Amino acid sequence: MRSLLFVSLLLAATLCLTSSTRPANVSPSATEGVQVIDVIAKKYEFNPSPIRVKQGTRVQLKITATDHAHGFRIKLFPDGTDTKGNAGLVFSSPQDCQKIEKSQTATIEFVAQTPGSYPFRCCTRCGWHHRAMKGQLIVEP
Ligand SMILES: [Cu+2]
Repeated sequence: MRSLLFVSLLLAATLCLTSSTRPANVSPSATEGVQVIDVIAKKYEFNPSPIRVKQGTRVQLKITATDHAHGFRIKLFPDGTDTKGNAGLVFSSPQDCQKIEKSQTATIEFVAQTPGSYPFRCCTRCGWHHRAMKGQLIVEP
């Protein structure tokens, strides 16, 4: 009888754990406040990098290309995880390469839902070391 109780407790605990590890279905509009971060894109770097934000923050990156047209593309899943299931960064519109013309500012907005490290890079060919133009967003728990 005792062992049966134990087994059912264990089962209940397991069920509890399983449901709590499932990502919460938070819609971007449910998050309050926007953290605006100014980013400079120039040959061949993004500044600041890494960019650190807290989990759950709605983030606006205002990226200015100072010397040349650049681009911005960020990985939606943190490094070291597979790319199935819900993305760790939640965009309200589909995200691909955001081109930023010279002297222009582009705004990228998303909710930093899952802690981890998200690499981003320039996706508009801007010169010889274009491929080395990278940065990192770190979402802290
Ligand atoms: Cu580039």
